[in-house]
Amino acid sequence: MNKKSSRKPKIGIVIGSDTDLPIMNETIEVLKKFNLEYEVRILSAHRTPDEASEYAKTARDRGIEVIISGAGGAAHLAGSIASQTTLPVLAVPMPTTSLYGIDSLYSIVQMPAGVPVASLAIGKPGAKNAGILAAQILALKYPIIQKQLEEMRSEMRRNVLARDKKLVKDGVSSYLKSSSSSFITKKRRRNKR
Ligand code: AIR
Repeated sequence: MNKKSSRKPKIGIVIGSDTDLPIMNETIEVLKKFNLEYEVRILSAHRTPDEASEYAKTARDRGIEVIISGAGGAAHLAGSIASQTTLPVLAVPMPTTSLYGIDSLYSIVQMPAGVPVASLAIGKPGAKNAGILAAQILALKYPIIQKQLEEMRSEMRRNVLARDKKLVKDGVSSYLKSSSSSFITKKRRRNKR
């Protein structure tokens, strides 16, 4: 839980292992930006099935409104949570070394009709988007979040347009020279899974 605040968490982040935490920290960073309360638990569909099930069954009564799950490999966590609650469940497939996260994605995305899980992209972009999507869901109920979402979109637009302006002005070679050690490299590194 966000220790700085005593407000009840609205978002429950459940990860299959602490090894998922570096990726899922992207979600946490987004939620912090939106000032949204969250709790984080390590619960595995396979290693701690009873506790994962208990978490899902009690989440709504504890005030949780959206659940975000991150798991890898045979990633059944999101599906097993979704089977025990009607809260929206968002899932982030973790990158894996042997199958590059395709295993996680396939384990998450092919839910049977009737028990939906909203799967995001594999790895960091998915983790970040899980935070944004959770904010978008909560914005339906809390208008202040909608304002923050609009600001975030405007900022994104401004950033891209500034880069476009510079590219048009400088041309490709000099743009690459001036940018190679700064934001392009940083951005590529950030998006690396
Ligand atoms: N996992 C844990 N219980 C069931 C599954 N599928 C996943 C974790 C993690 C991966 O297995 O979510 O992505 C490897 O976990 P570990 O603890 O061996 O590093």
